[in-house]
Amino acid sequence: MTEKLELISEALVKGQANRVKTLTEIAIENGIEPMAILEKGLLQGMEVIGKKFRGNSIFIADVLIASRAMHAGLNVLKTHLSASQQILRGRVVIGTVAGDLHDIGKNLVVMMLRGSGLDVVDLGVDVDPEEFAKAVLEYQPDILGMSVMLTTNLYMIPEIVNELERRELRKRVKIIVGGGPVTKEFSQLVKADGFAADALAAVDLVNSLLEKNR
Ligand code: B1M
Repeated sequence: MTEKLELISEALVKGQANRVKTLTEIAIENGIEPMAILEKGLLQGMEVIGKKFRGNSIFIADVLIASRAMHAGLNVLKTHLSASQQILRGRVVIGTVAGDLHDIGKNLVVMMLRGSGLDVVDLGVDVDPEEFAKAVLEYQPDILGMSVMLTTNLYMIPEIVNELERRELRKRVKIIVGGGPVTKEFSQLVKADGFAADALAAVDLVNSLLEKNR
């Protein structure tokens, strides 16, 4: 079993989406538990990618290629994991704040979070405080993420936090923020639970917040 999972992990690190898909199918056919394939095969590979990226030995394009391979494996697993198993690692709702149409960075964050096995609801761009609040009610996420690229729209973050407080939803979620003009100091000022400078840091942040929640 370990050998088969190692092969999946290696193929993922090499960004071989088709091979990851085939190896995942074979592992399922061989009766290996879907959660074991996820944790010891796919996520193991993404961890290697994360380390390499932080060590500057690969580029963001390589991370995206590995993410695509991760998705190929996840797509096979989806039908075999129960609904509760699918959100076992946690659910994140994320959007770009009202008035802001930038989504390249946010999409990268979404891709990486999904790539690390999290259930992500992407609200898109230009999301107003009411929509964020409604999404918290509807999807019951563990984490709410807000992305902002325009300095002129930073004020939307405290507005969203206020809206959540007004509806008594603030304590239900951990809030994370990111995007060009966002800093750690700003995140503390608006009483967010965390700030991430890039997509990989967002994955680490979400994982550590989920860990604390357990
Ligand atoms: Co815009 N734009 N833009 N733009 N644009 C910037 C942001 C700007 C810095 C350019 C500049 O002047 N130097 C500037 C903002 C200045 C400011 O307020 N500080 C600016 C402006 C002014 C504008 C317009 C007002 C221009 C105009 O029309 N006069 C206009 C606004 C439109 C609107 O939103 N209402 C506008 C429009 C656009 C385009 C539509 C043309 C296009 C957006 C396309 C799209 O996103 N679909 C665009 C682009 C592409 C940019 C730049 C060039 C690139 C942004 C980008 O995608 N970066 C940008 C200049 C720049 O940043 N160098 C600029 C790549 C991306 C991977 O990085 O987005 O930083 P980034 O995301 C990172 C991290 O920030 C972090 O992780 C990501 C991945 O590593 N991160 C998170 C992001 N969200 C996160 C959330 C998290 C955690 C981490 O947790 C929830």
